Amino acid sequence: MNKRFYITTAIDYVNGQPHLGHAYEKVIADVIARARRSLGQDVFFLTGLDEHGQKVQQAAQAEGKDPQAYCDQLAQDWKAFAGALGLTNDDFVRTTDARHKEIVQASLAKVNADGHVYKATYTGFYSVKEETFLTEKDRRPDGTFDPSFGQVIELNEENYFFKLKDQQQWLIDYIEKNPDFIQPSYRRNEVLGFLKNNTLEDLCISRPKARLSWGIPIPFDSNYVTFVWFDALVNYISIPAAHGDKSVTSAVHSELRTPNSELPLWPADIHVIGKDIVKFHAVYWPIMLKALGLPLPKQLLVHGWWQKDGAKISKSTGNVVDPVAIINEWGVDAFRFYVLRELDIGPDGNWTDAGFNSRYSAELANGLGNLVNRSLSMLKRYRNGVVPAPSNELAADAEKVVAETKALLEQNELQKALQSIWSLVTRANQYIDKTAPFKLAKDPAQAQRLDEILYNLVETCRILAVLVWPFLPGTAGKINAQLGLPGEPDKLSAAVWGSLKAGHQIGDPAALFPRKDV
Ligand code: ME8
Repeated sequence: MNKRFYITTAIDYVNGQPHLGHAYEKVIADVIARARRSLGQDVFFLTGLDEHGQKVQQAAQAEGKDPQAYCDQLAQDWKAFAGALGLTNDDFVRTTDARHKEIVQASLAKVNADGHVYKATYTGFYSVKEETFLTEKDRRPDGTFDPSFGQVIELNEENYFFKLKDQQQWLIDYIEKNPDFIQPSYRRNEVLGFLKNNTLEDLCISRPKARLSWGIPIPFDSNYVTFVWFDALVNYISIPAAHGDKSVTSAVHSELRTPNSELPLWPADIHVIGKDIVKFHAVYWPIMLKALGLPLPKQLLVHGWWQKDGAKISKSTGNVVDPVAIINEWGVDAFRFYVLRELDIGPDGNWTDAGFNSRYSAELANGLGNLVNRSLSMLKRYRNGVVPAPSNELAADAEKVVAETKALLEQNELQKALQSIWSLVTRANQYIDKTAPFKLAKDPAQAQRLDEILYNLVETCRILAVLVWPFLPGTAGKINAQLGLPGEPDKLSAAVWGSLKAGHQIGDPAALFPRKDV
């Protein structure tokens, strides 16, 4: 069986409700997954939840709940959220799943047996919030630790360490030889800079049960649980293992229950992650994989962070964007459109309600919505909804945009793809204004010219439905249905000019993006 295109997101800490940043990342991954399917590839898209560790344990405690019960309850909201975003994920991992825990333990046993792990006493400072040990380098000139570390405590405890020393050079070489491994390139340069200017400290991969009980037990020492990141990163291979990916099960020497399928998935084609967790994915994860004898993922696609009104998104200050409220008010396609059209994958972005409203009205309602509505309504009014003979006036413009969009989707250039698609929306709207079919309709001598214009418009609408499908699946489906076409416009190969046949009867036009008075 051919390996599927395997795309993942970061798995979110389930210590509250999902916010804009979580939603953005999942939408990026979904659009790439849909785009690849539209291009004809077999895709496996994985997302899910990171349920262990101190943050989740503390959040559960704060509500007086048992952590598993707390996670079970919140996981329902997060799964519903994935549905509300229109995600087409093929599986949803929870790190408390037995299938995941098995592979984490098998991975730990393997790296331990192969001599990558040792036990030692650690004495020093520890950030509870970041669940990380701090070094002298983390101190500020005045000797204090940055407030971002939260409460810092002094610790003296025995733990298990995963060897990172001596792993630096091959990783530097790998990143240098594989320019696509970390994208955008400025993130790659940051990782290279870090690796070249620092000596890697071995990674503490255990926490004593006495201090933190909410984790996966270390298979070779029941007094310890697994450090949350060693647990979380493994989700990218535990789910392939659960689907019968033999490369993973044999690497970790796991004797798993027989899975119901045999899907070769690893290595991942893309891990979509945020800028704050690059080090875990670009340094620790590759070294873990090498120790397990598994190939590295093909790409880390690193997105930036959203702010709102120029300030950090924060529950405590109330500076938040509630994606569910936006979706309920404006529709999921409007949300998906805004975040991807506004922000390229890489830099940080700024959400403003005014910016959202203005893109909604200019690009969705007046742009795409108006084009489809005018085109279909005129065809209905002037030709009873029957498609006239093909005409090629807009064919070259459409073909250029289709080719451009295809190339951009293959490069995960989602913002540029939307710009290209909207150049066709603008072109077609200008075509209506210039050719003025509503005037020609009054003159029977212009019947043939009117036929030509109507064909060009309706065929452009059909092609636009195919192009926007990965981004705006609901809208694309509506356009298709209004065109009287069966199924979903989910294959880019259908974006060929002239496919709409003369005599085809379209359905009823209806507004795609109702105007809002704001
Ligand atoms: O880091 N804008 O979970 P998490 C954009 N469990 N993206 C944002 C954001 C913002 N304002 N805030 C957060 C974790 N994110 C770990 C991941 S993966 C094996 C384990 C992104 O819930 C963040 O960058 O804190 C990350 O990619 C994702 O949301 C989950 O963050």
